[in-house]
Amino acid sequence: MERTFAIVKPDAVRRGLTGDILKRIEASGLKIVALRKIHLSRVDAEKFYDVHRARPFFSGLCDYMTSGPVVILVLQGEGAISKWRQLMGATDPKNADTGTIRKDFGIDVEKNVTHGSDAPETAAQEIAFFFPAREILA
Ligand code: DAT
Ligand code: MG
Repeated sequence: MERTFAIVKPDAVRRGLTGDILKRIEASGLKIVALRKIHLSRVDAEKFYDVHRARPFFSGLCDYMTSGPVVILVLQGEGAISKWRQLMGATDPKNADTGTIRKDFGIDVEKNVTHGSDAPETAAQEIAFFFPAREILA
């Protein structure tokens, strides 16, 4: 059993897509083992995306991620990390496969609806950044 970290990003929460996205997660067989709605602080957004600090889109990305509430989740299941990335689709919605969340709901490469961890190490880090162990209910 593997765990991954997911975010329903501000544009998706604002557009009322949270339910649709949670439905796709559960329909895929992934189990939601933690969930909370939060408004990211600038400091948290910058820490969360620290790996992208040198990129030209970093500041805009942090503006966007702090522009409204998000829903954060821990998903659990066999191959959860790649399974969730497959459900999301490619980073840029215009490159995402048909039937993926980013293809169906994404606006552009920044407003791409959801986040998903990319590897076991980042998943563990991202989960620990937002959720104490007692809030993860498998
Ligand atoms: P992913 O979210 O698919 O893991 P990433 O880690 O490369 O993609 O980038 C993190 C986020 O940064 C991504 O979800 C949206 C934003 N981003 C990436 N590339 C971008 C670009 N060229 N212009 C604007 N925002 C970008
Ligand atoms: Mg990434």
